[in-house]
Amino acid sequence: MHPYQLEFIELARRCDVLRFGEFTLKSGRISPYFFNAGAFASGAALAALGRCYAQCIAASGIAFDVLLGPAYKGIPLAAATAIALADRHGMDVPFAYNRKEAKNHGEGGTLVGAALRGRVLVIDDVITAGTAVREVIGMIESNGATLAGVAIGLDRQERGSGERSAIQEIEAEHGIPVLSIIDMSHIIDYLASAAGDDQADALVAMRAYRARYG
Ligand code: OMP
Repeated sequence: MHPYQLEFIELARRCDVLRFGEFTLKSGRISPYFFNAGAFASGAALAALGRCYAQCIAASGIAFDVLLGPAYKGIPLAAATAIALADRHGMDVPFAYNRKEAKNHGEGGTLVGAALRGRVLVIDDVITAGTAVREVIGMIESNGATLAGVAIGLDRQERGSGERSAIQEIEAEHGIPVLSIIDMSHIIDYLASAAGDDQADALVAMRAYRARYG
């Protein structure tokens, strides 16, 4: 695990973003953990979060022209990432986001910020079944731009409708990489190495869930 990946997990635990217990997912699956990016809710947490995304993107070497943060949770993530890319990596990249409801006065439309042109890197929190990210891909294509890739915080590594994970399906369908700061196996490694009694049950449940849906 890279230092920024461990930092990301520890930050998520401190902020209560990463929780263990019993959670019903959008897909209906009952999961022993949940990642709620909305709980990165302070200036310091967002700054640290942006640095983790920026390191993951810079390390990948992916080429792109504009960052897009999908409403709602992707917006602060993409903003924090854009700031960290400029501050830490000398990359001043255009940043855009969308509204869920079109505005019919003023400048109008659903897009805010930089023009959605060229190769677009989407920043989001989690991909499970890929429903949310597919909507965003449609929006990019209808604007005449192309998808460069998707960067997310957590890859849950769950099977979609077939044998492949939702992320593998998206990568194959669009010929793009999906970058993630961490995936489920990093959380399992973290629990195994931290292994206090209070986390032993979570570790067992995580392994069982991965055996069933991974
Ligand atoms: P998909 O649209 O199925 O890929 O699910 C992604 C969405 O699921 C996220 O944008 C969240 O709304 C939600 N989610 C989480 O935020 N964290 C999780 O750990 C799991 C989910 C989920 O419901 O699968």
